Amino acid sequence: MKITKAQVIVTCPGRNFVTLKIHTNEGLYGIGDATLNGREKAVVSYLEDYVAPCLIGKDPERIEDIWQYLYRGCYWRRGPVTMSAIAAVDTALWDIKAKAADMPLYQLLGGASRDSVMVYGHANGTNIEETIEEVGKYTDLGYKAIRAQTGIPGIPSTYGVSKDKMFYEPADAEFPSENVWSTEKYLDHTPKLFEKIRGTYGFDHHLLHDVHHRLTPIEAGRLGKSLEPYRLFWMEDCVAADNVESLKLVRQHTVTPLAIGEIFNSVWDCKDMITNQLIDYIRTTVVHAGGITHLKQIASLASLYHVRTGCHGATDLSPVCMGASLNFNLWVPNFGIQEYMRHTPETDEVFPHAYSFNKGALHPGNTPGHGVDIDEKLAAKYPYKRAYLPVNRLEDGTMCNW
Ligand code: CS2
Ligand code: MG
Repeated sequence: MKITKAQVIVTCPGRNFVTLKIHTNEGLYGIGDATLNGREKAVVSYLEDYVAPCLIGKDPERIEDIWQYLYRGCYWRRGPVTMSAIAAVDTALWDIKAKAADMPLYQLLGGASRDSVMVYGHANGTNIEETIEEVGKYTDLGYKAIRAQTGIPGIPSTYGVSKDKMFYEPADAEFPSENVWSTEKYLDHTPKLFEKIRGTYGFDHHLLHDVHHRLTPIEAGRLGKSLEPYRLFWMEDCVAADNVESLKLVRQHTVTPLAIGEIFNSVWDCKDMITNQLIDYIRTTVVHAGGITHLKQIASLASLYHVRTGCHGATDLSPVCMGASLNFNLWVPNFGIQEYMRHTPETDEVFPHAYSFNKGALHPGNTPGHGVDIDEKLAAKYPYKRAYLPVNRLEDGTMCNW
């Protein structure tokens, strides 16, 4: 088999998605997600200008070799743009291989290790009462795990709280919108949310929370400690993880489990955190961490240190990423949980998929490949629209992490 064409498709059915479609001389094709929220066109150029010409004529069955060729061969390794581009190629090649074998991808990876993949949904509200109500909606839908975020009195807008509850989309402006942040107000308010959720619904569901990189280690330690009575499944991105040593301080103060890694791109970003057992869940996923090939490597390393997977699954990761991730999750021995932010009906229509939701879990389906396709005619009806993620400032105007 030979690769004849590598085509990049950009579509915006409510939000931007970049998809790579690899064609072969045998009529089989595979697709991979290459979406990098707020920087989509950088990956488009990387793929069209540099990667696609090198793929023509290559044997698509040599997945590992092509991965190494793109990683080692470009000299400038790692980083979100490079690794999203490599991921897209890798995902498309696994799709082709599984189609050629007439198997769903999870079979090719080693078969199912579980019946389905537990997912968590996002309950959020502008105040605690609204979030409590939203948590109830998710329990009614059958979710076993729910992430809870709430607006904070005195702060006009914050991460994780959306106008459109089911389809949270933070990249919503042609120019970055500005949020305001107060750690003091956040630290006072957040434990009250979880106290009320547990008081209302008891302890039958897993609860999760995303701090979104905003605290210092000692503040994160304090938050984790104050949330211990409510037994969270995890506290996510409690500090910006550039400096791994920060997590030692957090660990000294709390046994609330920690999840990190949605913005990591390679096993090297994860290594010290995993081998020092500073986290409990690794958040890397297919599109931003080098595809199925590289995610397998990260998960294998994690398995040696009791770290489980918790793949990122926000709406800016396309259904193609979700399909690939679900096949991976059904197989991976040290599975933890999968994030599942639902896509809008427009997005689901552009990306017909075999995966389905039942009783708080997703199954990738049994279609050969990863089970997700793209309707190119429909995709063409939604042209690219520039959209930025917000930026964040302290109340005195100082820039801080969003
Ligand atoms: C996030 C995302 O889902 C999550 O846990 O942190 O919402 C993240 O903000 C977006 O993926 C950014 O593009
Ligand atoms: Mg997150």
